[in-house]
Amino acid sequence: MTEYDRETALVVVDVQNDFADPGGSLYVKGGDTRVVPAVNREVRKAAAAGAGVFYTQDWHPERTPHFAVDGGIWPVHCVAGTRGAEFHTDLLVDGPSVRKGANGEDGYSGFTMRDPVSGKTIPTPLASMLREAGCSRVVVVGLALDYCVKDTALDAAANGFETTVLLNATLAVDLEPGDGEKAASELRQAGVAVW
Ligand code: VGL
Ligand code: ZN
Repeated sequence: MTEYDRETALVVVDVQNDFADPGGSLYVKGGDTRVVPAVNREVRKAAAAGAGVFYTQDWHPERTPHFAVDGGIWPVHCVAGTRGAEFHTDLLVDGPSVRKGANGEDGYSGFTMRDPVSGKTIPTPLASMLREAGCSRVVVVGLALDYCVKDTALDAAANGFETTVLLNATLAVDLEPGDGEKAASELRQAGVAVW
């Protein structure tokens, strides 16, 4: 049972159609039936406690080295302005969203992106939004455990937030079987509470 308060925010990662809808191009099985209802419960609990709720959205241009067609590993997904990039229809949206990758930046974290030209890591507004809201602790949920949830939670911890990942409100892509468990142990090693 996670307790939310004004200093403990909920961060909902990438609960978008391409990951959470069975018709999505990178559908994570159970994204709609398991993750969306579990995330919605957390959104309600957080809102009831007066905690901030923040969202991220993967927000890619049509062409990016993130996609297999341009040298990356992923099918085309979450292209800015398309249905696949919209929040899942059943998701409770009750807070601001940070859209990452709009200029072709690569990376998975809600806190940082890699500039495609300079290769430099650049911050998104998420850390300052959380700090401005007075948050020192974050609870991270959403999709997918082995990519964007993991990197967002690792960056949250690296930014000094006391960080928790709720396994019942996330699922892994599992390109390789066991990737989800590997992500959970990496997170624990980094001091993130995972349960
Ligand atoms: C994600 C793969 C590619 C994620 C984003 O949201 O976890 N995974 N882009
Ligand atoms: Zn992506």
